[in-house]
Amino acid sequence: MRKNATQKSARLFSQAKTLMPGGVNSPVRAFRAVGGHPFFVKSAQGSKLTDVDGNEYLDYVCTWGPAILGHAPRPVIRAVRAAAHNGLSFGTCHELEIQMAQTLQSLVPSIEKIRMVNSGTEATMSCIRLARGFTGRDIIVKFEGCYHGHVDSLLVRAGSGALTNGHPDSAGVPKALAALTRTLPFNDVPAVRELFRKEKRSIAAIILEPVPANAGLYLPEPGFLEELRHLCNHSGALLIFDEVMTGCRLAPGGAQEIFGIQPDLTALGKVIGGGLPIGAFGGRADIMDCLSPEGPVYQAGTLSGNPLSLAAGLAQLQELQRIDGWRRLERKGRHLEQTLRESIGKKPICLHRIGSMFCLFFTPGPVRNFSDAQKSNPQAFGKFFRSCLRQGVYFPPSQFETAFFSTAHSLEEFENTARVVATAFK
Ligand code: KE4
Repeated sequence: MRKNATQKSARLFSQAKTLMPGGVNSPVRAFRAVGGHPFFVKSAQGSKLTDVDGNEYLDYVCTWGPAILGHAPRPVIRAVRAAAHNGLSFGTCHELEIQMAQTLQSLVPSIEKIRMVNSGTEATMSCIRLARGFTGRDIIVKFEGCYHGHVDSLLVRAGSGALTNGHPDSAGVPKALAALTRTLPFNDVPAVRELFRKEKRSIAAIILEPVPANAGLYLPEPGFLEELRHLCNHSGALLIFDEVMTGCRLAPGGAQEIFGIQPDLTALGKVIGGGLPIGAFGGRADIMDCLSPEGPVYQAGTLSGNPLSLAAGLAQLQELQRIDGWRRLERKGRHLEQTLRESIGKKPICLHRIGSMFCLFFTPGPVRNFSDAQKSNPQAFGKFFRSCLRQGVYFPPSQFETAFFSTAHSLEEFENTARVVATAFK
């Protein structure tokens, strides 16, 4: 149980709301979907967060993905400390950029060339501009419920916080721009085929989360990703995998390694920065060489390739490789899934897991796309979330997010989670 009340967090949140919209720097953190107020973190270590009132939480948010080794892993802290002594930002070339590019090329073979940026949003935004510049076409195809960051062209039927807060189509996006985005149901091969039959000469790219994780978590059905690859091959459109969440998490090479489909461009983020600001996009050299200064598509960034972010990301990726972190996460994941299924029993809950990502939909399921996910009961999820939080287990504060665990989470913590989850269903 939470040992203490959360007065200090409550006081800080009241103060935060006078300073920042909704008191937060990113909407989902405001707990609007689950009620109550967010706790303010004082420190994070391994699988745990500690709030300013001294309460400890087992963390299944893992800062939305980056903390794959748990919080403040020693190799990453050491690397950041060492890098900081050499300077915080150079604004010119340095060797860590080459090391990171080589590392990501070796982990993700579809990446022949890469460019570093500072967020997943920047990565996906750059991918679609590059696709439009390379193909000379304007139409972008995305899937309902997929979230690719707050990119104007992609905040159309989007997931994550946009969905959580009930605005999958954001205000402020010009209708003329949104009209260049086509949204389709995920896993719906006939719908994609029909769109390409009608508009294939105008389509610059398809962008998708190969494993959608921003409307809860669901999986591509056999043949779906293959069909997207086929349609792009026969139309000149590019296939863009948004692996900001799945990249270097589901496997060294992300979802594209697991499903064996090679996209033309990949967006990365989160894990590759070790917890520091980061994003990256890369793929076929002939496409990437359209980027300035080589080509006509402009893209830039003051802190792109920042030495501390790269030092943190390289240390995290090297440690994952050293301990074979992906195999450990899969072993832990099978154990967690089994214990959670025992807790769920026959309750109308649909549990999805892949690797170290999982989601409990408060609907009997099946959940194969955005509209299925929307059949979940957000009130029931909110009650479940609050009950778990009172017992010191912190899930993502929205039905339309995905939970993560790290190599720092123990099997004993999973057993305790299953007990907490069982009581939370009552
Ligand atoms: P950022 O700009 O937040 O670094 O990345 C955007 C992004 C792009 N693509 C995918 C697949 C993503 O999941 C994200 C961001 N994920 C959310 C969590 N669902 C970040 C949490 C938040 O917005 O506060």
